Amino acid sequence: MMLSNKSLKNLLSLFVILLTINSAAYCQSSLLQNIYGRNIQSLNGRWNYIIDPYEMGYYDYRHMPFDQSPSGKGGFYDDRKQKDKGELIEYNFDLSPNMKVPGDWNSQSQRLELYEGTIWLRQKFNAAPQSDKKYFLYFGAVNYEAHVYLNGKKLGMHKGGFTPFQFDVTGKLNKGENFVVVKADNKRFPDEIPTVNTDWWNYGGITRDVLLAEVPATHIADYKIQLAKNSLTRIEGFIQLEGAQKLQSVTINIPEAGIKQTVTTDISGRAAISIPVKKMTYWTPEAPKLYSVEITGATDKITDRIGFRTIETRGQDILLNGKSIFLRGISMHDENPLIPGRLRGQGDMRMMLQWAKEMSCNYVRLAHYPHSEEMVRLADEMGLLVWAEVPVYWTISWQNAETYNNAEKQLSDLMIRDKNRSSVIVWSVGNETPLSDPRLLFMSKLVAKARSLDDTRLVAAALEIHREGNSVIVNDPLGEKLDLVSFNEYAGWYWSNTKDMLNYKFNIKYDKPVVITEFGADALAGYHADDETRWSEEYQELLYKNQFKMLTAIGGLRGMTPWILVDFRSPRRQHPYFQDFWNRKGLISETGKKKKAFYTLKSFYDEMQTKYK
Ligand code: GCB
Repeated sequence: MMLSNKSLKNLLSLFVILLTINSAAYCQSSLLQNIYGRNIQSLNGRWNYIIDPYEMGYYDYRHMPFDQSPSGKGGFYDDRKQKDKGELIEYNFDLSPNMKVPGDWNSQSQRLELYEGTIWLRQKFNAAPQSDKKYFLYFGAVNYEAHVYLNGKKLGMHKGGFTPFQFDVTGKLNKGENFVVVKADNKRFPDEIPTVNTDWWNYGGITRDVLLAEVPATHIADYKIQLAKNSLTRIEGFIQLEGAQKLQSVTINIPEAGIKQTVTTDISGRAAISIPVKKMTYWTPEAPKLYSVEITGATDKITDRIGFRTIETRGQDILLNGKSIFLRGISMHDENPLIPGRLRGQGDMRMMLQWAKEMSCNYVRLAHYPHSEEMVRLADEMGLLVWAEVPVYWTISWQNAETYNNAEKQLSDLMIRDKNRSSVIVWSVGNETPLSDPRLLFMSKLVAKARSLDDTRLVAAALEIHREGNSVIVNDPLGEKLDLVSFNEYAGWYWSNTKDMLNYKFNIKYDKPVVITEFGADALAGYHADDETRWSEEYQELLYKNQFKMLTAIGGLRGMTPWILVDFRSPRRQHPYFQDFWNRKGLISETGKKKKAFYTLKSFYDEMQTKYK
């Protein structure tokens, strides 16, 4: 075949484009452990934004991405360059409105409430980069796809709405003024994680902190300092340095526990640690002791607050520091109902966790995706055990290799971020995924991945049940590979009612601790009726009471996280009077009013607390 000059040129451009696409996707650097322990400059605040439903800042009129075209010209991100050239520009960040970052856009402007698409956001900041330091631009989370540009140059792209990512910007910062532009796109696609169909609001934007971190050229990039698997007498983990001076002596100092040990990193900057523990106060929800841990190398030093505890299962028991516990939990979304929108800071987070504590909880399920690092650190501090989850939810493209890689990346990033948090005891690889062979393969690979990254915590998933006659059967083959029997069952709501739900019996195949991940009923706060009337507080209350009767008949019951702490926004919830885009299964309303069932669950938990003393 003869190729004309023109088609050769076209082919060549396509090749360049493909290369750029690939490198753009991978140019993030690996995550810094303990970003909040670093010398950081916050880029939070008011960011100017441009709504771009047709993505005209990204594609030219032939729908060719500007930043992937051979000339590399154009795009909103190139703000200044274009202005300098005096080209026609139909946008202007300075004159555009602004929104709070961190903060989803849906809650900040009426016209964005249901928006799914691209918004460009820009922030200006001053920097004083030093030549002997490294700099990272860090994002706590952007939902869903983020393209990031610094001073008009693309840094890269990240997919996944709930996990952190960062770019090495050493040598790319101006002394003085800089500007960062983010193209955030929250469109849903079938092959993504999560997929198109969920029961929560698809909040878009930069929903978590944006930070500029400064670290020494050779720095402590990562570390794990935790009790060894099932051992109360040994700390195990590693230290990982990045930079030119990889061979160093690094000291781990936990003054309050009388621990001081020095290790030497190898040519890859890594050192394993194994430290005997003599006397230590172990972390529990009742006494969430956190130790100050100092890691000091020749070029860098970092301090963290870490709790030490073990978690394991034995038969049908869950042992925390060797002692059998009952998980008095509640599920929650990363959403403040009072805004309503994503949690924007510590105040919001404390409010949520405090509500859980008021209900006598010792455990929370942070559903259905990774919540923020701050939230997990608060759980550490406030004494709440955590079930952490990735958005492998309902129907995923089980046979698409890219989809799997995406799920695995989100799981790994969550585990890397939170591996030093004593509150986290369960890694969940997904929720209500329907049985099939491709799904079993996908989920089993995720379980194996989780185990390869961490052998000190439990691995679980929220499974589905099926019913035969009056039997509620749990026999999902994935259960073989998990540490807990966890499933969602909506007796009394999606099947049966408050009257005949008690006729059902559970038939569970696995001899493992049973921790129910969901049950619940919708109730509109303030709507009172008899306990057979759906949507009433009384119906929800009776459903909870009957659930306790059903569930306590399960011999291996060791915990639960009913659905859910507070009413939450969902586009699936259409009833104009009772729902109006709210899932009403909360025990607390969107105005913070406690429903009757809040107190019902609290008294059940108070009883369980005395039982498991
Ligand atoms: C479920 C899902 C949860 C939903 C809930 C409901 O099983 O896991 O995300 O919100 O049911 O209210 O139907």
